[in-house]
Amino acid sequence: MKKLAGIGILCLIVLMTLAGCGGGNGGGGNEESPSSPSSPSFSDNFERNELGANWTVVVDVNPSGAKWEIVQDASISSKVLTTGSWGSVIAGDATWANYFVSAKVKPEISSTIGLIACFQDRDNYYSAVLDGQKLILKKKYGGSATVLGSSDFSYSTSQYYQIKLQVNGSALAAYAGDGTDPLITYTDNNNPFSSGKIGLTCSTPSTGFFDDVLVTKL
Ligand SMILES: [Ca+2]
Repeated sequence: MKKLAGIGILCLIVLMTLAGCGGGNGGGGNEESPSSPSSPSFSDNFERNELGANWTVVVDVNPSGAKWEIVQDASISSKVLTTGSWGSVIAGDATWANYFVSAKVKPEISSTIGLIACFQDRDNYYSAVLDGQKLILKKKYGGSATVLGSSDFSYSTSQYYQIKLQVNGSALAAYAGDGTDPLITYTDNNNPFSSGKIGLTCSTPSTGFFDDVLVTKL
């Protein structure tokens, strides 16, 4: 009898322990760490043959004309991304905020060529582009483009220029060339885009070349 009672008590202890542990494990197992926005971090030097799944081509007017290809630029011994028509390629995460995007850009003929930040969709984003010997900061909102600022910037079609677009809350800054100071600053107090993906853009009918895309959190 003593032996049976001992086994009974032992079973009870084991059952209670299992129940306690089970409850604890259940609670812990169901607990998932809260999802946090991914930190803006991205780079691409295009040293491959295909653009790949990280980039999405976005076009406004002529979808069949969108053509983005990785080609060898012998003049700088590097593979670069080129476009033969109007369009943009988009990468990154919609939750990215407070970052800058930069790239080397070579305009061809009379391109409007540059960078996109805080991309929501093809009708809503910021851009910094080279156009007509100027650096221009634009906002596309609801499909309508507005110039937020511009600065003279002399460039040729035979070399690459460093372009940078920075978004820090509602504060925007656009850079071109080797200088460390922004050529354009602007505070967007009118429905600012505080986060969004990055992109590269080029107007029709010209061609542009891009290399060494970099995104860094501020
Ligand atoms: Ca490259």
